[in-house]
Amino acid sequence: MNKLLKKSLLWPLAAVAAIGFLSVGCSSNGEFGSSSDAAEKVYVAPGEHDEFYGFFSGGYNGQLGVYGLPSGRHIYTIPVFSQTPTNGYGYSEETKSMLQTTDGFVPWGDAHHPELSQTDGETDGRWVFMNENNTPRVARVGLDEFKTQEIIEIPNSAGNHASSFVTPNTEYVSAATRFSIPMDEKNMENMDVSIDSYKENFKGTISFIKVSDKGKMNIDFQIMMPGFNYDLSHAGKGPSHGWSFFTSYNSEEANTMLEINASRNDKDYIAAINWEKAAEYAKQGKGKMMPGKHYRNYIDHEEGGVAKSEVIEKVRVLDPRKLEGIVYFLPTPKSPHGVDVDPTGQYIAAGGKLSTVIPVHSFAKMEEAIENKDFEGKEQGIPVLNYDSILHGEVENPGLGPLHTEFDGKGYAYTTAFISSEIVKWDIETAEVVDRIDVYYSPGHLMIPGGDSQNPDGKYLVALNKITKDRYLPTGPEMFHSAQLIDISGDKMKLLLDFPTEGEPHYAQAITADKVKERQKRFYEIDDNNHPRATKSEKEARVERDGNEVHVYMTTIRSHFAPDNIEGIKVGDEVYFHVTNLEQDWDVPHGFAVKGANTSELLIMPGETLTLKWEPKKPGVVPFYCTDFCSALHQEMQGYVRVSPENSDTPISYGTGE
Ligand SMILES: [Cu+2]
Repeated sequence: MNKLLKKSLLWPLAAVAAIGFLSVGCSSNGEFGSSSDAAEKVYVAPGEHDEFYGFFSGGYNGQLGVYGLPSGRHIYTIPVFSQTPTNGYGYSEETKSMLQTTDGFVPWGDAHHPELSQTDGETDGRWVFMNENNTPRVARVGLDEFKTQEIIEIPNSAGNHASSFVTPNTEYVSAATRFSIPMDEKNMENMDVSIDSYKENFKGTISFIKVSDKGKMNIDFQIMMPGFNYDLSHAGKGPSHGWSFFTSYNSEEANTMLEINASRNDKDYIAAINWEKAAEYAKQGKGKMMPGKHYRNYIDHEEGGVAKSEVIEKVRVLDPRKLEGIVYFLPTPKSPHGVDVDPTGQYIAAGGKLSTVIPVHSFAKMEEAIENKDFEGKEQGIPVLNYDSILHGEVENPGLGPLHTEFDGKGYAYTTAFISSEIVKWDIETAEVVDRIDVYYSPGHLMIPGGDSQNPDGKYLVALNKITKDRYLPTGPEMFHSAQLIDISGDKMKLLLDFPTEGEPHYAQAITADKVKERQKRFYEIDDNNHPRATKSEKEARVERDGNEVHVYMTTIRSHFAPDNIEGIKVGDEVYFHVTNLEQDWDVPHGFAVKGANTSELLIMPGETLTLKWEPKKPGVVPFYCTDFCSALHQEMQGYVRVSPENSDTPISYGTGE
């Protein structure tokens, strides 16, 4: 790596964090004998499938990218928190309710951590959950249809960063607030108070969302926490099943210039939450039902896949100062970012971004310290365990700016070092570094398929790099972020592949393709289409006026619309095109677009009905057409709508010229 570039990446954080970082020794470059050896490892022949599905959050594009591994091929993008014109998600009448919140319609989101559902501590391929950081929400994406099926808003939270992490049987998805806000403990109101009253008024919350067998999410309880910033989380497993661990920084409770003011304490905390005990308290009716208005939006498969919204007014809030044994603080150096639990569930590793070591806590020692009340003291009423009593070991020389760790299931852990741009492999038992490899550049998260579960597939590792600089053809000031695939099957890590990623992937997860691909829906049965405005045959196609609302019941099949000539629409009308795709074959969607529509096009899957709302502004004859190249006569797939002036008496008429 270019030395100058490396220095320039190191400079900003090092300058601020005036602490003595250890210098990193000579890194092994882990190169293959030749690049063709690496090419062979990632080559997936035309027509062959990749071994893994990779799900990469899109960061500020609010979407979920689907990549094949090891090829790095971008296969698909699932819209989650953002309106997406590719398929009309968030624009169509059927999907726009998915983006409703107590702040109104929010058509954008900052997606961070995709998390596969688990059964018995293993990824099961049912769902991917993903958090929205900005307007706190958690989404559930169904891997039968690769669609967002539910989004729940997180009330009494600001900056839903430590989210959406699952427990080993997907009992819960957890969500902790990154930013604390002033919260009136009587009514959970975000108070209009001076920001300077931070220490006095600001609080955080950690929410536990219960997931039903069918995937339905509801907030079972929230835990009121001191006003720190909660950053990441992972659930315990095996012996630590029933616990979840959350990093916090800003235990200084600073409200300005956090880069300095929140970097003063030598240690912040990992909050260890006994969610099993908290759930028991919640079940007993302990804590209080408090205001916590939030939306739950879901695709109603019983009714044509139309998204519905419900508003929930209250949530149960547990106070750990009163309910003993649900929260303990584990002192952890220094401003920790990631927290990761190894596959055996015995060890808890933290990525202290300003720390010179990776602290590894022992769950057994933690339990013993709790048993013996081996506390350093209390922090705002919550017991703080003794650091030396709970420590398994400290990994020395872990690289500069350690952030996140995943595991290969063979006794090793892999940690990203953001500042020194490397992945460091260490032995979990001995806490000794055994290998390191440069990445290009500045990795945030890293991912091993199943790497946060009880059964990792320790074949590949993906580094999610924040800075690309000279790695690809330049594209002006903005460049795509980048992932790097590393072979971890042997003793030495070997770099195999760079591939660009869209948006700003924060985290990714991957799963053996076999767990997902056999269950794919290929099209929707037209006979099962229970959309209230479905048109199941061309004979039923029609146009109906109801005041100034006009409903067009339209069908598509290669290669025409029915009806394709429509008259009697007037300026000032609200026109709803309910388009049903009559095709019954895989991979034959049709599109629909009409000039001047300020929503987007629609992309309608076979057997599905979607609705585009259009408000024509000018008289004239306006074309509409299919946007998806569906057949050799796709260009012929078109129609016309005649728009008359507001006061005209042109009657409604429609047809296909028969
Ligand atoms: Cu078409």
